Amino acid sequence: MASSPFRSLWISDVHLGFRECKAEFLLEFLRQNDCQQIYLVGDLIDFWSLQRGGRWPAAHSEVLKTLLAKARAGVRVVYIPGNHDEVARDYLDLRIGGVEIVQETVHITANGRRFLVMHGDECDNAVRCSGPLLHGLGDWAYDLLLFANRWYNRWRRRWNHPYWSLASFLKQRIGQAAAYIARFETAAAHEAARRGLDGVICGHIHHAALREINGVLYCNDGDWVESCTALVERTNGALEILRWDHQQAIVMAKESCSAGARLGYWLSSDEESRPTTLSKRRLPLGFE
Ligand SMILES: [Mn+2]
Repeated sequence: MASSPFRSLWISDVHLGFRECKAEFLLEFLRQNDCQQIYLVGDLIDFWSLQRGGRWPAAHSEVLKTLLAKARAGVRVVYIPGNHDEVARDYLDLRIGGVEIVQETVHITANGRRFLVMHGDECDNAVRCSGPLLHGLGDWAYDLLLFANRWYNRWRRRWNHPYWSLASFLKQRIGQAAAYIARFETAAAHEAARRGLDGVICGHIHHAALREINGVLYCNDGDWVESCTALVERTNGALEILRWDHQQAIVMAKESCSAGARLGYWLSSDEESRPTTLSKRRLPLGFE
């Protein structure tokens, strides 16, 4: 473990119990990436889906077992329940199986920066006024998107192509979503600024991001339903977003190594890694 390049790791929106959860990819990711601490930033288990029947294949249990095994092996595991697993909020400030359960926390990086870590549904009030996007339309459109994503990737697998998120790709083309995403990101960043912190780390909207907003660093670790992304802290305190692309992690976005320095972003395609800026990308539709 001492050789691991990662100090901390954040994953959220795994949605165990939901048919679209990419538990196998997450298992690969967890087995191949050691760290000193893991933050589970909400929606680990999708109780909403389980109430509707849900789905619980062996891999979903395996994810929980793997996390508990890591806690037993000395990794600090912090669980911050989200809105889909808010029943776990009844157990706040307890330690179960070596896992700390908290509503939110402040993470201090190796280079001394302080980040608010929360699921993100706390910001819903600031975003709700964006209209009916997430009411009615959101539910069935998202289900349809994930359905198409599943069949498309089944076809890709048959032809030996790696997993590729059609859902994320299509969401980037739905312009309506930009206002929703931007409002959420601004609200989350504002909360960090209000508390005098250097940044915020959250999940909830299933859209990984790492960028400066109004003087604080906004980090979203994405999800394991469509994009298979995680936020990691290297041992020098630098933060990066990794996308798990079957057997390997691809750096999706990273900040420059010097603390408090201006941020540089790198986005990678399957073939190459090239510098660009996030502002050139259309923002995808965000769902909770
Ligand atoms: Mn959520």
